[in-house]
Amino acid sequence: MNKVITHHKVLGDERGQLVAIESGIHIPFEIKRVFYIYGTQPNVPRGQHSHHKTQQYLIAVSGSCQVTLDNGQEKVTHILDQPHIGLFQDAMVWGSMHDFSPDCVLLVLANEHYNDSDYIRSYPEFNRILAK
Ligand code: T46
Repeated sequence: MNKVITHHKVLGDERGQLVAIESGIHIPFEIKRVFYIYGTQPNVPRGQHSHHKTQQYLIAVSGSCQVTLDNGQEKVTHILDQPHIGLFQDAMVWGSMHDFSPDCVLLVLANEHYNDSDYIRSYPEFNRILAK
């Protein structure tokens, strides 16, 4: 899998910290949608699907979680435990978000508006599309 984790520069001073993420500079797409998940239940994973076209960029802006990305050839689990760490999830990569800390706020930037038909929720179907 290509490099998917970025450690962003922390622009801090005596007042506190700031991280800036810009389309086309730090992430490889124009941002069309922002959503975040929080208040996750213990041992309950999120995601567990892929997208035909949607690309995502995930940041645990509070707390921590783990994200397993699977491109059909390789499955890698990443730990997001700092607000300056970003994870790129390309289209046609199966993503599972799990092991959330109770205070986790997982911010997601996406290149597409929400469209349910862009989701691939069946793993066998995901593999069938990859094999085409
Ligand atoms: C992902 C993880 C981290 C919308 O109406 N608009 C949206 O932009 C999204 C993402 C969801 N929804 C609706 C659809 C469902 O009725 O919100 C409800 C929950 O969505 P979903 O079951 O897809 O939630 P997760 O946490 O399993 O997955 C979401 C994203 O779908 C997914 O791409 O990476 O958060």
